Amino acid sequence: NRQTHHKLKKVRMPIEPTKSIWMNGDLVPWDEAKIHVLTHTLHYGTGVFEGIRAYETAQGPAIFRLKEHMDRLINSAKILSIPMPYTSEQLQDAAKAVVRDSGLSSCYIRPLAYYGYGEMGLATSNCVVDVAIACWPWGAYLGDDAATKGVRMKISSWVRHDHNIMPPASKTTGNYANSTLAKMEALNAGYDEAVMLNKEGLVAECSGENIFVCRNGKIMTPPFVSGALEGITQHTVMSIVRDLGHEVSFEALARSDLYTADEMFVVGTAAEVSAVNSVDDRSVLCPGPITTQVAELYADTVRGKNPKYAHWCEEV
Ligand code: PPE
Repeated sequence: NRQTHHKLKKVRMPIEPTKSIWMNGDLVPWDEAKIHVLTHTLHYGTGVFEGIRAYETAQGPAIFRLKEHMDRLINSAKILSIPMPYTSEQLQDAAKAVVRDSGLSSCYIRPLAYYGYGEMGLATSNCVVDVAIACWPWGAYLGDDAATKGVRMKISSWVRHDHNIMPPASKTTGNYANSTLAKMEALNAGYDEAVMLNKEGLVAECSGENIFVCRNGKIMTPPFVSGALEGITQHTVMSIVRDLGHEVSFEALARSDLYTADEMFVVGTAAEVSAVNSVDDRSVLCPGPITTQVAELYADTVRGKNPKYAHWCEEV
């Protein structure tokens, strides 16, 4: 009799079980991939994770920018001083093994490194580090409505965590409590996603995406110092935006830049390139011409159809 606690049943991101999950070096059957309830990270949010996608390409399933994601996982752990027991290369091989074993042609991949069972208390010096990598089929991250009509954004009343509170550069599990506060506030108010401002009041990012604003012929995205994650999709999109002949730059943005934007889109591994429909009920052109171009080229690039970046698609 497990219960969901909320009336917002329209937002559903179910997990579809696949064959196995990689845990500390072994492929464990899905239903046996369990942890103890006294696992350290479950209590203190001291883990680090990644979100990666594999896509169907002409050569078979391929993981997009696998190396960059695993390198970022290693850096996330380094920021938290978590001694990572595997190298980036070992983690890349493990991710490929999980995807191969699943038999899926496309999927979402979730690596997670966490302090395991055996110690309690805030000191982590004697904690064991466990690593798991799962994959499953995952659809439109911002909902089917958002995919067709564009995302309705709300500026969050929750402030984005800061470099000296919880470093945004690390994909730390505990950081996402801040994202969940913002996401649920936005959903409860009838919006699809939250834009988060930093403690100076500048635009940082969304609860699970980086943001791009097109205004007066310029395409801009907040810099990492504003509190944005160093997004891999953001990097991919900046590359393809330049290839399309547009200029793009990191700029500090105020909320009024969003209200007066010509067009806007949010990007992330899960969300891919999603058009923004409005911010705090101020509508923006949706989908705008640049958004459409970028979304199409991104969709091709992740599927190995952009020769310049075919090397970003890592066959499993
Ligand atoms: N900012 C945040 C806060 C973030 O969580 C993500 C990824 C991004 C930016 C974009 O990063 P990148 O994937 O490298 O382009 N969010 C993950 C979803 C989080 C979730 O579990 O939900 C993702 O897209 O996988």
